[in-house]
Amino acid sequence: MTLKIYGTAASRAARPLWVARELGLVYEHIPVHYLGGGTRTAEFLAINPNGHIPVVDDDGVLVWESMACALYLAKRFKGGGAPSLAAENHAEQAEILRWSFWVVTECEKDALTILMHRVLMPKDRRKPELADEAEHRLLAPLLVLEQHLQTRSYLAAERFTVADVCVASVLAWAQGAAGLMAQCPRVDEWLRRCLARPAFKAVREMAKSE
Ligand SMILES: N[C@@H](CCC(=O)N[C@@H](CS)C(=O)NCC(=O)O)C(=O)O
Repeated sequence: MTLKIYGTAASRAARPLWVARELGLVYEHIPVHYLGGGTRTAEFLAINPNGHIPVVDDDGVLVWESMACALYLAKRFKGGGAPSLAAENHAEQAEILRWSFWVVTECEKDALTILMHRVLMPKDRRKPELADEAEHRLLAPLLVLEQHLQTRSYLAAERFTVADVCVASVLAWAQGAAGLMAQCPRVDEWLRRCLARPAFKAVREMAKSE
């Protein structure tokens, strides 16, 4: 059996890589970069016609879309020895699905704008006003999460699950927005806890060397 994860750790491939690390999976990492045309070769387009990373290849079962990759791995490799990241019942499954879709539809675009215009782009090309507007918009969904965390330590269960991977991997992009995080102290604390996990730190280290 071969499990392959395509995509540099310095990309949305961090999501399935984080799950794989949490579960202690044996996998081959093919660190295709998002720059330089590697996602647009005929060979790569054969595994993801969208031309994006990440892709998971589980012995011929191809999964693209980073959240789908993370959710797939959590369920597929549940019960392999490491603490499970998957749902134990329907209520947990509902939480996992709703938070994973929520973060993509309600938060990802603005979180990426913050990352690009505060951190990643060359200083002379950054537009701080775009980051300011994104932070302003992101407050509303983050307050929904803040309220959810009033009564629980993790998103979907009283333990870390794939929902925490999906949401924390997106909100990590906005973690530097100190003013925003100050308005959502529970989100801030939960996010720090998730990002301090050894599996996520290992993925961050991989990203530095790719
Ligand atoms: N919605 C997709 C977005 C994938 C995506 O845009 N990936 C970027 C890297 S994070 C990429 O592959 N860019 C290179 C390209 O589009 O050629 C997902 O979550 O997987």
